[in-house]
Amino acid sequence: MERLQKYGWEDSWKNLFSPYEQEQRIPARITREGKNLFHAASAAGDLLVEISGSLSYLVQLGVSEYPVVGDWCVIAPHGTNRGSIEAVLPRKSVLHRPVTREDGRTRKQGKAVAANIDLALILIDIAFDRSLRRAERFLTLLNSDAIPAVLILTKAGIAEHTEELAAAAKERFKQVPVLLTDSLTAQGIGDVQTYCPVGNTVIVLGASGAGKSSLINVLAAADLAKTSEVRGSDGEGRHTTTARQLFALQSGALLLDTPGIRAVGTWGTQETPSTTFSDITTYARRCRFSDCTHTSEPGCEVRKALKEGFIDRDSYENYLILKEETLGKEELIHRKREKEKDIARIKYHMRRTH
Ligand SMILES: Nc1nc2c(ncn2[C@@H]2O[C@H](COP(=O)(O)OP(=O)(O)OP(=O)(O)O)[C@@H](O)[C@H]2O)c(=O)[nH]1
Ligand SMILES: [Mg+2]
Repeated sequence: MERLQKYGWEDSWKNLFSPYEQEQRIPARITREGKNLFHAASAAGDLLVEISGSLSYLVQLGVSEYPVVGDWCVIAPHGTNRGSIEAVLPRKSVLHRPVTREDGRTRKQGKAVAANIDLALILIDIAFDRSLRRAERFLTLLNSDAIPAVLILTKAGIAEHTEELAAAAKERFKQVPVLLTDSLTAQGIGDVQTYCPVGNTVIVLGASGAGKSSLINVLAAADLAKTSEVRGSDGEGRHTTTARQLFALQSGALLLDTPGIRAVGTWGTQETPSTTFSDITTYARRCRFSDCTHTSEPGCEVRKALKEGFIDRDSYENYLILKEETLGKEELIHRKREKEKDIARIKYHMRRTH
């Protein structure tokens, strides 16, 4: 297979690149981000590339964005295996960083972290983390970026009551495939492979120690990504993977390894935690009050459905937490606007009185 095709190059990219098809410009895909330098895969081999002055200028003007892993870029090569990124080709999809409450700032949208992703595998280490809340948060985030997901319950070989947990996950996330796997015994790995067809870019997400790099290695049948043991005491990972990296597997699939995410926040602008909670939102639409908080109001269909067992209690509680966080961010934006208005009023008053 031609080298670019191994990284997912196809006719649609060729068309997007055609305006740049002049001398000395080549296409390449970003495989790893460093501080200022990026690794990129080109037809000629791996390149170390940096952002050109003209791209920086376009970013400042707000007409382009800085590249991220997975982006197809226009490169001006120079020297041996070096080059500069002149442009980023339009993206098929973008995965954004969650806006967490802890960072204290509100952004309209989180920063882009990966581009041109076809599917996300969300890994939950069920030997240590039997709560499905983390999965719910990941799914909510991916949903806002319209990236399809598969939930993978890892370490099935050393976890207990795995079938029950898988059944509970299927029940809770009806629209998402749920797989039980073990990378050490290869249980369920064939099922994962069916979700990683030739030319597709699949990002692997999950907490540190969930087994992201191990899964990539077993899919690749090679030690591509470094792994290390979790802490025995609490199953916490050691943040072994430190940068996002795209691997082209022999099978033709592209797997993107990521560092473990500590906190999974939500979007800053969404009204409710969206369709991951589709059951809850369906009931919520029928509440007597349109701004029902589903906690104490009369005529609340959500609490009625909860009482009658149509909604899972844990999912309901998680929904309230995510809703509150989202509203918390909106409140911050609102307060900032009010403050700006106050400042404008004071300035106006000062101008009038001096
Ligand atoms: N028994 C068992 N152990 C696993 C499985 N997957 C991963 N492990 C072990 O869990 C530990 C952590 O795995 P990693 O693949 O490094 O985890 P990671 O998600 O890449 O972690 P970070 O890079 O820190 O984000 C290693 O000791 C693996 O051998 C599995 O399916 N079964
Ligand atoms: Mg890792």
